[in-house]
Formats: sequence, C-alpha cells, structure tokens
Amino acid sequence: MNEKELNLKQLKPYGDTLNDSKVQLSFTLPVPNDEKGKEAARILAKKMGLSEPNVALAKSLDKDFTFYIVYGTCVHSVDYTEIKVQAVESKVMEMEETDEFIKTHIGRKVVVVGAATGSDAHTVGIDAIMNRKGYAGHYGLERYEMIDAHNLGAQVPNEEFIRKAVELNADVLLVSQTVTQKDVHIKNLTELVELLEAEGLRSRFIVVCGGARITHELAKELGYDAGFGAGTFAEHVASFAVEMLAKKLNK
Ligand code: B12
Repeated sequence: MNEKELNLKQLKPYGDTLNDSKVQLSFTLPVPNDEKGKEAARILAKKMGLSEPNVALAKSLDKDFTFYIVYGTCVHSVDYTEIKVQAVESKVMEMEETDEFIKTHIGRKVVVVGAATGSDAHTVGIDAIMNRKGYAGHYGLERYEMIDAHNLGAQVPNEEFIRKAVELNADVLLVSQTVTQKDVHIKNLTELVELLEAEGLRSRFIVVCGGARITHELAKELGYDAGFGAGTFAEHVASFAVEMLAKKLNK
C-alpha cells in the first residue's frame, strides 16, 4: 500500500502524517518516579501493541504514584469497512426548530423527567442535558419553550423515578448512568425497565438512557428506545424524543 493513501481496510492512527500509526497513551503506575518506573511504562506500552515506545512525560502524583505519557507506533490496524454500529437515526434540530416541531406536530408542551438513578451520584451528565444554561454552549431542555423539563437529580431510586413520572404525566424519561463498575449500570437500567413493564407502564413513556459508557446498541438491548454516550447535547436527545413522540401520538 502507498503510505500516502488512505486504506479503510487497514485503518491506522494518524499522528503527524497519514498511516504513520503514531499514538499517545497515558496511565498511572503505583511506583516512584525514577528510571525503573519509566522502563516499566515502556515495557507495558510495548505489551499493549506499541513499537518503539518513548516516555514523553513522567510526573509524580505523590511519592509512590507516577503518571506517564508514552508515544509510540501502533502495530495494529482496523478494517473500517467491516464495522457495523447501531446509532440513533434522527435529524438533529436546533432548539428553536424543536419548539416549532412540537407546536406543529404535538400541539402541547412535552413533559420530560430526568435523573441519575439508583446508586449513581453523578449529576453533571444529566445537568448538561437538562439545565437551562446548558453545556459547552448548548442550551439544556429547561430552556426549550415547548418542553416542561423536570430534573430530579441523582441517586433517585427507580420506584421513586416512576412514581414522579406518573405524577407529572411525563412523555419522556431520561436516565443517566455513569458508574459501570461491576455492571451496576446494567442492573439499574434493567430494573427500571422491569418495573415499568410490571406496572404496565413501559409503552406509556419514551425511555432514553445516557452516560459516558452508554451506547445506542446497549440501550436497545436493555429495552430502551435510545441510548446516548459522551459528547451528547440536549438537541440530540430532544430531536430524537419529539420525533418519536409525534409518531407515537399521531399513529
Ligand atoms: C465529577 C466526578 C465525580 C463526582 C460527582 C459529582 C457530581 N455532582 O456529579 C463525585 C466525587 C461525587 C464522584 C464519585 C464517584 N465516582 Co466519579 N467521577 C467524576 C468525573 C471526574 C467527572 C464526571 C463528569 O462530571 N463528567 C462530565 C459530564 C458532562 O460527562 P458525562 O457524565 O459523560 O455526560 C455526558 C454524556 O455521557 C451524556 N449523558 C450523561 N447522562 C445522560 C443522560 C441522558 C438521558 C442523555 C441523553 C445523555 C447523557 O451527556 C453528557 C453531556 O455530553 C469522572 C471522571 C471523568 N473525567 O469523566 C469520574 C468517574 C465517572 N467516577 C468514577 C467513580 C468510580 C466514582 C466513585 C465510585 C468513586 C468512589 N470509589 O467513591 C464514586 C461513585 C459515587 C456514586 N455513588 O455514584 C469513575 C467511573 C468508572 C466506571 N466506569 O465505573 C470515573 C470515570 C473516574 C475513573 N476514571 O475511575 N465522581
């Protein structure tokens, strides 16, 4: 292969030039910051598939922990043409467009109830989606004229979440899950769907989950209508939810 040509069957990382396979890796080792530690970092990077690794930075976190940045050449490639992923398919509308869409196709405010459920105490993700001031320049659902947004916060038990959703007559439920240790997110997410099904409420709501390690594929597997991962903004989930709601109501 010409090293100047892009070959999607053998996709390689881009460092300074096409196909140079240069990557940067960062990690911490629980050892002091000395030459032996740097060598350990180099050996580990080699074992992870980097050739000619080079420790660009070794920084003491405290006397027994060191943070490393290692550069090297990745010896692997990926056949990009064979990759299949499930992604949310909806046209992403701006806030004003979504409000107009709701006025035209739904004709009333859409009620959205969100929370980080179960034991999950991480509020920043759900706040980014819901808070009026938004996140990274993207306004949250509370600012939408045609959305009545209720953010219940974190560590909301699934039973309480459902009770509140029924009380508020919600159309859309938003669930945030950040911690995935010991698959606790799967347990929390599964329990919510099981409770909704047991109470005959599943089809009443559009149910969407999100979090850094959530994929649309996983969400569908667990019985959700959609899943959103890192880099999501309010407009992504709002567009999806109102489009699906309009279809559901106008059937
Ligand atoms: C801040 C933070 C905390 C704070 C949380 C404070 C708060 N009020 O939220 C505190 C200190 C409490 C905390 C505690 C813990 N944390 Co913490 N925490 C973080 C940290 C540093 C940032 C998370 C964050 O705010 N990200 C920013 C937001 C904007 O990103 P996001 O959540 O991914 O949200 C975006 C998308 O995912 C998506 N999204 C999120 N939710 C939803 C929902 C819907 C419906 C939609 C559509 C989209 C969506 O949209 C958002 C915007 O784009 C991360 C490390 C990191 N740098 O990511 C660790 C991290 C998440 N924490 C971690 C851990 C392990 C814990 C603890 C278990 C630590 C401990 N041993 O006590 C506890 C758990 C507490 C609990 N019961 O949940 C791990 C999780 C590892 C894992 N995969 O399980 C991480 C990754 C750190 C690490 N590298 O180990 N944490």
